[in-house]
Amino acid sequence: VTVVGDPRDARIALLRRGDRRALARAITLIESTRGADRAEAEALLTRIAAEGAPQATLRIGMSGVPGVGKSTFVERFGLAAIARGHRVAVLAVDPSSKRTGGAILGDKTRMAGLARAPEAFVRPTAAGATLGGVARRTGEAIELVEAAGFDLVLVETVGVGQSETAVASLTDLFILLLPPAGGDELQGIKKGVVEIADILLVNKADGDLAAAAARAVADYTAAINLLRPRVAWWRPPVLPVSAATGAGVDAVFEEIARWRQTAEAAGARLARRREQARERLWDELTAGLVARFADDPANAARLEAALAEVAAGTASPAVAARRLLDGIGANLR
Ligand SMILES: Nc1nc2c(ncn2[C@@H]2O[C@H](COP(=O)(O)OP(=O)(O)O)[C@@H](O)[C@H]2O)c(=O)[nH]1
Ligand SMILES: [Mg+2]
Repeated sequence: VTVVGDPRDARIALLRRGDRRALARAITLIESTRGADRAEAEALLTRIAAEGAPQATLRIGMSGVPGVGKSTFVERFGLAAIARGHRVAVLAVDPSSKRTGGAILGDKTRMAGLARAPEAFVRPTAAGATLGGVARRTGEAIELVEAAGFDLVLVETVGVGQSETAVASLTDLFILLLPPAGGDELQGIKKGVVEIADILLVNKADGDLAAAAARAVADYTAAINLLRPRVAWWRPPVLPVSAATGAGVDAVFEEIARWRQTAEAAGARLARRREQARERLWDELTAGLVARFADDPANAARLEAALAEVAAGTASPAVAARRLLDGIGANLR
């Protein structure tokens, strides 16, 4: 007996089984900006959400300046995680508009082991998207890889602009990779990024750089103790690590396990996810309302007039904005 069903059912079944091609196609779909694709993507996300999101997964955000060793670390850490029985998804977020093919190629060669491993899924995001777009795609990509059975999700971002904050708001735990230098160079690390880190790793703690790395660990530990902790129940540890040799990687797993135990005991991991989901809805709603307002030609003329008035100083911005809002009503669909 042949049952001709909805082809979507077959695709979702493949995705659920962890089929990497089905997963890659699903992510391409959510990344598409075509209207028809978007409708299809939302149907897929709705089906997956209805079946219940896997909650035992761990989402780790990771950042650090270019050259600090993120790709090398992800390869080392990811393979070690697979050896510990995890299925690992790596999502690379790069909101900068011109990422060269060379950089992606370099990442691919540094993550060759992971790229080959059947227990891993590696996906760089397309360049050139807005930060809001990156956040949506990455949030949805996390939903998809988890539905496909990947229980450890690494979201890597380069240390530019606001992308770390966006990644931190999509993940359970945020790891910051630091170079083995202290003193003046320590001043150059953005304070805001240090503040959102749950674990700090000083990479390249090997060979000639081992002594400098040890000093940097002491410097960062002192600096961290002066900051207000992100949460009351966790003081971010600073550890030396070598992505090149693998030294210190076991200790990273121990700290992650300790973080997880502490977070679960405080009820904080799932609470953070709930809060993040609510924030994402507000962000989408805010952006969607503004886009619908601006897309409506009836509003465009009124908006232009109001912008000219406030620029000329003949109207107050808040008053002009309220008048525009009063006029929208039924056309904001
Ligand atoms: N000595 C040493 N070099 C490293 C280590 N990790 C990465 N590197 C080197 O640092 C450079 C940049 O590494 P990469 O992983 O591409 O950094 P990313 O730009 O942060 O992704 C490469 O030449 C790596 O071989 C490490 O633990 N020790
Ligand atoms: Mg890299």
